[in-house]
Amino acid sequence: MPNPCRSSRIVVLTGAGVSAESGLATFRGASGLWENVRPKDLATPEAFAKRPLKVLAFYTARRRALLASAVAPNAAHIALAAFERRFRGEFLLVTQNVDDLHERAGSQKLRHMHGELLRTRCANCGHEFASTADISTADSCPACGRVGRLRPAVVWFGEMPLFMDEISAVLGRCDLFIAIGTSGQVYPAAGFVEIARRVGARTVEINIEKTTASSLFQESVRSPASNAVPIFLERIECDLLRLNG
Ligand code: BJW
Repeated sequence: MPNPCRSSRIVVLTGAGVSAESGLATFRGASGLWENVRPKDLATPEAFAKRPLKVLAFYTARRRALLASAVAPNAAHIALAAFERRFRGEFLLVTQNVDDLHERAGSQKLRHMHGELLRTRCANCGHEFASTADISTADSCPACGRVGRLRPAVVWFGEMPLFMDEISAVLGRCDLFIAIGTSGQVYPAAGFVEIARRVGARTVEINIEKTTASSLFQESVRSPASNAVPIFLERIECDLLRLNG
């Protein structure tokens, strides 16, 4: 059996669109989480300092939605995890999503650059732990004991995204970059396609709509992720099998 894909290095970036067909809302656009609010009123450290109840309520609603029994990985999450298991080259799945649907599908080489909704962090001492519980302003930190400083372990505007050194290194040597279900409006993730282009990688966008970043990609697939991702990944495997076989 020839070794498929042995010479390839693939980085996949996912955004809220990959989880939309699992029943989780995206941020922007009609019916998005931010349809009637300003992002800076909910997703900044300043908003949490000024209106912690409002910010915590926003994340409580989203945590409960994520934990609802109807929410499960869709065919795109599942195809990515299956591809990673078979792939013999370098693979990194970078997600901007704070949900755990990639993990539930079985993805392993996964980095949550904007943190995780099912983790809680103390804004006072930095202690972080896994939790599915609602966060209240009356809660105290299990490490430092401070009351009212627990927050979701997510990355807000003005904060540094996670794993940037590792992501930059892998992007800087990839030969295929695929962005799935992201509007390309939030940096630094929105700049990944340009890094990939600079190193000569093939760049592909999978999205139901044209985005502000579409012109930066060599190829665009306009189709829902649950349909496009399994087909696209299967084609890559066939191409690589032909090349390497
Ligand atoms: C489907 C689909 C289906 C739907 N199938 N597709 C450079 C220039 C300008 C500004 C900046 C800059 N650098 C930094 C900034 C500031 C800022 C920023 O980017 N601002 C912009 C708004 C202009 N960035 C930051 O502050 C970041 N920090 C930072 O940069 O630190 C300094 C630094 C410097 C240098 C290097 C490294 C660091 C932090 C950003 C944190 C973002 N946090 C959030 C909230 C996380 C917590 C939470 O979940 O509440 O992350 S904001 C929100 O947007 C969330 C998302 O991860 C992120 C991206 O959204 P995403 O995933 O693209 O969702 P949508 O809704 O926008 O799009 C969904 C897409 O899916 C659409 O296109 C649909 O069409 C599509 N779709 N159904 C396929 N079925």
